[in-house]
Amino acid sequence: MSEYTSILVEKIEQVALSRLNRPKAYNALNKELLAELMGALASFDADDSIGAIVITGSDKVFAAGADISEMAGKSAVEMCDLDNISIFDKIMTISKPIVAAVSGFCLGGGSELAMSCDMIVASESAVFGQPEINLGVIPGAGGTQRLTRAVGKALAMEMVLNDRRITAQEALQAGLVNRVYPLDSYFDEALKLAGEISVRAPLALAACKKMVNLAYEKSLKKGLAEERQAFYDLFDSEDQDEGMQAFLEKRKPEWKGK
Ligand code: DAK
Repeated sequence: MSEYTSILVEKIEQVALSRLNRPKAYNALNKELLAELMGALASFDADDSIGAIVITGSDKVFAAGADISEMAGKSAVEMCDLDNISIFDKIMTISKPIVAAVSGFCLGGGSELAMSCDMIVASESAVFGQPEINLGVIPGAGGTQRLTRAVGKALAMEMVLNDRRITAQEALQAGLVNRVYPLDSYFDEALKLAGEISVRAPLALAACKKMVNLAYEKSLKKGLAEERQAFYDLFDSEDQDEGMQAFLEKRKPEWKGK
């Protein structure tokens, strides 16, 4: 796990932690960092001893966006060739639950990264924003789409058109984050939340995550049909037998992920 230079990784019981670690550049997301992060997430996803993932930065900055020095001077074709977005999109292929533990600046691509996670636990000092308008561009990795779905049109418009930055409390009220804690406890609380999730039935967790995300993609009718199929499919799993038997025998289930 020491092959990374722009992130730090660690395993804490059944939770894998990935910490963005370019402090001098405020964790700006360059190609190397994104590739390392997505590679680490893929390896966590393939590891049966890991049940959930936490992505974090430092107390001061989660990430101040994509790396402007990497993008400056590029043409449209060169930006496509840089291919950061296809690296970024790999996060959508991760089946395990991902919690973002966010503190300080969470801007541009940083906010888009946090929104690509399944839940966000924030410190009171977290600030969310999409300042791309100041650079003459627009958000390109979900900052107009996921943000609008999360906070609604009114606030999203202010954020993308006029660089309105919102505090953690505002983000909580708007539905962008799950929980807000003081600076000295947000990270432990994020780990605790991920820890609780990490020991739950793996196949059902993956199906839950997939189905909730599907609610953004499909009509209600199609979503309900897929949900029902996924529900039936789990009746072919050992974990469904175990979960229901354990309930009837008044004992704790032992999940196998099968
Ligand atoms: N990129 C590169 N370096 C950055 C950076 C960034 N986004 N943000 C900060 N830094 C660097 C600064 O250059 C500075 O480096 P030195 O000068 O010390 O070498 C260091 O981090 C500290 O920054 P400041 O001196 O500015 O610190 P302050 O506390 O005064 O201000 C700040 C902190 C976060 C408010 C400020 O640094 C800031 O405004 N940063 C830029 C925020 C921003 O505009 N973010 C949006 C970036 S655009 C894509 C899809 C999406 C995207 C890209 C591609 N595809 C479709 C391929 C996403 C785009 C973006 O995110």
